[in-house]
Amino acid sequence: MATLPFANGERPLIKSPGKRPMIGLTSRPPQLETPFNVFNEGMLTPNDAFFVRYHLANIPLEIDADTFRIEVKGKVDKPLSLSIGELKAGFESVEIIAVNQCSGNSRGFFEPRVAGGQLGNGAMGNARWKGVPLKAVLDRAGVQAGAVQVSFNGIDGPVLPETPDFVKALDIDHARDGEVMIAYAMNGEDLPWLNGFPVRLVVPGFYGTYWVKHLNEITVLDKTLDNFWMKTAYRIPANACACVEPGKTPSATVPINRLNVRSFLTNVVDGQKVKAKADISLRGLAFDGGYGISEVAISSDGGKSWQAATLGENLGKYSFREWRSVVKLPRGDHVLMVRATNRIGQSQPMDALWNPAGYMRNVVERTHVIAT
Ligand SMILES: Nc1nc2c(c(=O)[nH]1)N[C@H]1C(S)=C(S)[C@@H](COP(=O)(O)O)O[C@H]1N2
Ligand SMILES: [Mo]
Repeated sequence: MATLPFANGERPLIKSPGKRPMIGLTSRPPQLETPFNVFNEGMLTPNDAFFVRYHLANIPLEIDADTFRIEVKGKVDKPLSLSIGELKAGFESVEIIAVNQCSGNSRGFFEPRVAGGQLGNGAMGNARWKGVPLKAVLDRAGVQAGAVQVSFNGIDGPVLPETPDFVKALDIDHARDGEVMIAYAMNGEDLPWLNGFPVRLVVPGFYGTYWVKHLNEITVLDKTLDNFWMKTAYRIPANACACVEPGKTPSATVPINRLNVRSFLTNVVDGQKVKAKADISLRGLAFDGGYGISEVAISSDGGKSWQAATLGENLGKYSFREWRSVVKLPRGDHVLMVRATNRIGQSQPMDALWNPAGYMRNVVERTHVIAT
């Protein structure tokens, strides 16, 4: 068992194929969280510990990578049906390190509580993705004038016909930005089964909901996709904070999009005993939606004063960025805070923002320690 630090936070540890024991949220479909200590192992999240999120219970149990085809259709001059071999051989490959984070990561901490998977902080991960730019594939198919969006579907589907299939869409310019990728490898290996084998969409800087797994259908549309997953679910208040007063309903919403700024302390756990009046090494990670982290600061006095942390190697603007710092604490109870800022000055709120779906939590994290 694992216990997440909020009400009803007891979770089973589940061993799935290709994964080490993970924090189980549901088993049908599989929803697995990364145990938080994994994030202290390094800036790339190992494939066997990467979180898993599915909406529909009918997930593929067997995929033949040799017969698998990706269809490219809709408003294109030349529809394509690509095998994985053709994708790998027929296009130049690219690599990018990018964070995949579920919109509802950390939802379990929302107060007042909101409906939805009560997740801790483990529905995120950072990996080196390898694949083919979506742009190259769309160019090969020849996008027609009047294209507005591109939709993405995977081979998983609903169990009941009345449940809407999981299909997501990106605006045409975004789909053709050269960074959105059809990925077939993760951290130097085939994609793990539960993370989308044999190919998934990678949308650097955007929430995981767009990162469609087992991707087999790409459709160029001449209008905005208005299915359940775009029009009703995965929407945020249409204002700068993506927030409303707790309990209120937003008057207007937009599809969730770019990751906001977050940072975590990874080598000290809440409630840990530390040595008083001695150097305590702190380490953690920070990330944002692709502007890049420019500063991480630490406070041990309730936010009155902040000291800059040292940033680690820059693995790219979409990656986790390591930070390190050292603090000395007098005897007693203390709260360590970590706050990151990105290159366009966006940072993290001291008080948690709220929205009805429990998305985009990015409050300054607090870790209690006892110095003895
Ligand atoms: N085919 C398919 N792709 C999907 C989903 C899904 O339900 N089916 N869920 C999305 C959501 S909401 C998230 S957060 C990410 C999670 O990616 P992961 O399971 O590889 O961690 O997958 C996305 N891609
Ligand atoms: Mo998600």
